[in-house]
Amino acid sequence: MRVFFIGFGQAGGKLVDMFLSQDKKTGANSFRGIIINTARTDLMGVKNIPMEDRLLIGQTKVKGHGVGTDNVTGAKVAADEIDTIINAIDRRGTHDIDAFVVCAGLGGGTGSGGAPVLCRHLKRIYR
Ligand SMILES: Nc1nc2c(ncn2[C@@H]2O[C@H](COP(=O)(O)OP(=O)(O)OP(=O)(O)O)[C@@H](O)[C@H]2O)c(=O)[nH]1
Ligand SMILES: [Mg+2]
Repeated sequence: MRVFFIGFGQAGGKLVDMFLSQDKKTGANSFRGIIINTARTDLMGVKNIPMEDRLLIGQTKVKGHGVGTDNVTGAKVAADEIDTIINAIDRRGTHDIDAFVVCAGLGGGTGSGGAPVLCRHLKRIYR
């Protein structure tokens, strides 16, 4: 199965970074994915994701500092910038994939608020 990984928030980004690292180790080179966060430093903290596959959202609201576990704000930011998120996914290519895997730690705000918003839109757009 060809999978497109989406890491939302810090824990989600770390998980996707880990999947990519495994993919490199096995030499499979089948990885595709992006990571999304409202915190600039967390986006910079991962090791394996190319810079162009890291998306910072919510800059006007939280200025790159994260949503401080407030998942209502996390959901709002994701909804406000859903077109930017969907475009970033499209740009990476989705025509040949079988599934999306959305990763998020539920204890924070960016991932726990944003991931359900994103999933709802993915369900609407893709069969
Ligand atoms: N075990 C473990 N848990 C982590 C790690 N990174 C984050 N978490 C947990 O994941 C949950 C979500 O936290 P974050 O991923 O930082 O939250 P976020 O989605 O970035 O949202 P905000 O930080 O509120 O903007 C929390 O319960 C964290 O403690 C990690 O490396 N290991
Ligand atoms: Mg965070």
